[in-house]
Amino acid sequence: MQLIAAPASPFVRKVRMMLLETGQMDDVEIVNVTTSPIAPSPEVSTANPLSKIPALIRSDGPAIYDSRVITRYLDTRAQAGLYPQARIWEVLTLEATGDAIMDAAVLMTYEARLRPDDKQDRGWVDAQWGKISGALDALNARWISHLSGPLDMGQVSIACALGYLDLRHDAYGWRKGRDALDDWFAVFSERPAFQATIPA
Ligand SMILES: N[C@@H](CCC(=O)N[C@@H](CS)C(=O)NCC(=O)O)C(=O)O
Repeated sequence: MQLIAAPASPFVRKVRMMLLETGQMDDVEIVNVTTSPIAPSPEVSTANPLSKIPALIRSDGPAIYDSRVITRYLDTRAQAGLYPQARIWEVLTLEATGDAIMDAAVLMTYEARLRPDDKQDRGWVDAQWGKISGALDALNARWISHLSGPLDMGQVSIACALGYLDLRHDAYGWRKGRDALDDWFAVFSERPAFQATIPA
């Protein structure tokens, strides 16, 4: 299989962590591309009509895309149990929350990098941060107990989202007033699979 990827993508990081945590990394060749909404890479567009990474090219079926679909596929393939049935709705909600933080944070990055200075919309960027901030508050106050216990894809998604905030939006200081989430992330970050996927 081939994973169409880019080192800094938090969505790709979810998949790479899943591959490492479940012993499937040797089954996948990582194909790094440079892509963006205004200059999509041909490799990405061929594998995913939406021109987004990650996409997983399989030998026994069509390419699949969207990180949540790929991680679910890999979990089933390895019978890994990162989507435990007993906690499935909490795990899926946490994964969706991590993915939504990433969506908003990636859009903020694109706004700053791809739009000309005189066309950048401060109010729109602030609104994206508002979504992230609300999600972080909810994780810190209401969801923190669901982040403990055996590894699951909810935890992986939240950690990849926080790692991306550190990478691209450190200036917002997401840790301030969110001690429980900060403490959880400090411990989770020590996982070898998280360390091994830090963007170069
Ligand atoms: N929902 C998708 C989001 C993937 C995504 O937004 N990837 C970004 C890179 S971090 C991308 O490929 N953006 C290109 C674009 O939006 O055209 C997933 O979970 O895989």
